[in-house]
Amino acid sequence: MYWEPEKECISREALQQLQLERLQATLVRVYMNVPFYRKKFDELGIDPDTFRSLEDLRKLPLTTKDDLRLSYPYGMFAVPMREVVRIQTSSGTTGMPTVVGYTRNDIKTWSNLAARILVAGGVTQNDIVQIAFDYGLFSGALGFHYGAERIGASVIPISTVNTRRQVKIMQDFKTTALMCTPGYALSIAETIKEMDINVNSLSLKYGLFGAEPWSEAIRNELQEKLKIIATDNYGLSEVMGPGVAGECLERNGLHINEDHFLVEIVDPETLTPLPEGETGELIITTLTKEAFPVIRFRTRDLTSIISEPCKCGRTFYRMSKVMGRTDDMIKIRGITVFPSQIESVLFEIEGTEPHYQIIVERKGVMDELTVLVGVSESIFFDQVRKQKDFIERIRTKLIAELGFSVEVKPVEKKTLEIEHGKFRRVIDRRKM
Ligand code: DLL
Repeated sequence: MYWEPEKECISREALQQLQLERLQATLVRVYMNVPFYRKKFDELGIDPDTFRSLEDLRKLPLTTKDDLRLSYPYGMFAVPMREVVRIQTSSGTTGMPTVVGYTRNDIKTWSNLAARILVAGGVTQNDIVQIAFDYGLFSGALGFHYGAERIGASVIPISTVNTRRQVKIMQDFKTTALMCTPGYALSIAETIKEMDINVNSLSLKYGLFGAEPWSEAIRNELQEKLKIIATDNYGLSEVMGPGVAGECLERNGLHINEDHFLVEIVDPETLTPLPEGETGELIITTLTKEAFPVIRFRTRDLTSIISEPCKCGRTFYRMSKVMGRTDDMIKIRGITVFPSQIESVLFEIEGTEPHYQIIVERKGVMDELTVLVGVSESIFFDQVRKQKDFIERIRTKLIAELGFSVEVKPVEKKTLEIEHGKFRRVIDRRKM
């Protein structure tokens, strides 16, 4: 039931002592090895050697994704490249992703933490684990892969192939645990039905999902359709990948691996710390990372901390399901899209003013993205053919930029929804 009971059920007092020691070591390491942190600490007069209490954390500077981008690709690494054994990136379609590195020790830690969340989600060495996350620079697949091997489960590293083949392998190889994005799991469930396979004839027991927001309604649907226990798993490449937090079988919040990650919740506007239970932006400080430590990283994810004890016996605090982000980043079909990417395409096309709105909807099991483009009246009322060409041009460019199919609809500028005098960029109609 536990992977490392002595850690997962540690007393709060012992945990805080461990966190403080590890934080002190991390601060010294980043000060010595990462110019970005040294400069910031010097500016704020922070001497890592005099850091005495976890409360002092609040005096440390916040780190943003932009800070990481500015040091692309390796500027934030705290070890020489000869010690880096793996490179992954944060997800994102184009533009500059965040490049993260791992030492041999980091990979060991990562595997161990992934093993913890897998065990918490029901997986044992007797399981046959199908990993249907995308293998590659995305941290999802390899994170789960190493964790599953660490436990001694039998791993099927299938990645994201054609869904029918996915189902066929699941059937023939007698998969007992499935790992993928919840969106992809819905497609798999749909395909099982299309292929006229009786789900009871499959061996599936557990589904460990994550990497994008999903609601309790979708959990229920997946549990029902796939006859599994479905748990939620959270992580991000900048911090490690999957293994940061994961649900136990109680399915009531995600246990944070607090002996490796120090979390805070702040008001995203004022950046002041919020008390337990209140929803705000999650801030994470890594406590053991060697190659890519981050100090007070702004995740942009909105959640709250649950401190009440969990029935499972783990003492780590839980975070509530992440249901949104402070910026307008959209995760669709596992791909990250920023409104700014769409905006830049529109800018490039002559005649378009960057007035647009992105509608995300779930049609059947697929997420669809429609871009409403506000065009000036002259184009709107001009010949139909000209308008069609214009829309098609935008659509082609958007598909090239985003890497998946989108719909484009022209609307009169003034019909775009306005909120507090602003254009509302994203309307996410997926049932959450
Ligand atoms: O998505 C790591 C991961 C892979 C986690 C597989 C769990 C399972 P990135 O590609 O860097 O890393 O994307 C991180 O995805 O900041 C959240 O906005 C979102 N996200 C990740 N897990 C969840 C989740 C991986 N369970 C970004 N619920 C994060 C909601 C999630 N959003």
